[in-house]
Amino acid sequence: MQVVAVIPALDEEGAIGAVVRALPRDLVRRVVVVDNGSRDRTAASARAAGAEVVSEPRRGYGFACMAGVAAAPEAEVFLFLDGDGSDFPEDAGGLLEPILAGRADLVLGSRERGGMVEGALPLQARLGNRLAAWLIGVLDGARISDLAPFKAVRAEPLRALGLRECTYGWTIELIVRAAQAGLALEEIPARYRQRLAGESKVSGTLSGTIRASARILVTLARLHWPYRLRQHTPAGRGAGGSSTAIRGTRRQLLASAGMALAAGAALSWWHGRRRRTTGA
Ligand SMILES: Nc1nc2c(ncn2[C@@H]2O[C@H](COP(=O)(O)OP(=O)(O)OP(=O)(O)O)[C@@H](O)[C@H]2O)c(=O)[nH]1
Ligand SMILES: [Mg+2]
Repeated sequence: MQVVAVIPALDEEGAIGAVVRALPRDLVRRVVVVDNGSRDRTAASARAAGAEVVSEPRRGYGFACMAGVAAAPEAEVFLFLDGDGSDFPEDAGGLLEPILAGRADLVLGSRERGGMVEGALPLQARLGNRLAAWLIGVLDGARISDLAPFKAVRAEPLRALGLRECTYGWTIELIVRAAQAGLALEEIPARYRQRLAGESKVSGTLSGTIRASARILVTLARLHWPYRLRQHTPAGRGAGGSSTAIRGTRRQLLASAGMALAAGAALSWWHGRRRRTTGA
């Protein structure tokens, strides 16, 4: 099968070369690094390591992933991983195996199940991811434990899903739409470590955490309200018992969203304060 790796990268010149070189090239036919408006030498480092570079000037993880997909029309399987070296590219075989064996359409690498290096993901990010994963389980029946940055998906169903989230909501949209479309989903343990180089842009900063949490929650809400309506009211609006279920689901989602935002903000504040006072 034609496996193409897509690596979204924004200012990752210190890590991208090692990430590209660590991918098992007997399994991965093409490596596409999507340069998402970097101001450093990310593109040159990626090329020097043997990757093709596609430019996507519109900032956002989702834009970058979709540009990588568009650049490889021949792909049969896509492998997504981060450009900062937090994932272990040499573990790609484990993620691809369920797809190559014909068992799965989407394989997610769970950092919660794989064991993270301590401090690789701040507590607030772990809690937020777990909460989102739990909500996806409640609402869509997908039993997952993490929002995986390291993932593999068959190209044909991926293209058919027509994803449109531009930023960090993209992974959520992928999982939810895949579950709603009845794709075969498998979660396997994945190792995770601190970024190899460069500045933390999302989980290690207060503004990044709040922006990413908000995006995740807005995406979850957007993906579920119309879906729930379609599922519960086949004859249109107003089926009594069904609309009660919809209101219940909305309340549950809103309450969870509120709690998650509050918890995320409090933990980020605490994390930032601790770093300022201890220099950690
Ligand atoms: N933050 C950010 N990352 C992007 C963007 N476009 C592509 N990326 C890449 O997406 C991947 C995931 O982003 P990261 O910044 O590592 O996100 P994170 O792991 O949650 O947080 P940190 O590693 O703490 O910054 C990395 O390879 C980024 O370089 C973008 O617009 N913003
Ligand atoms: Mg990272």
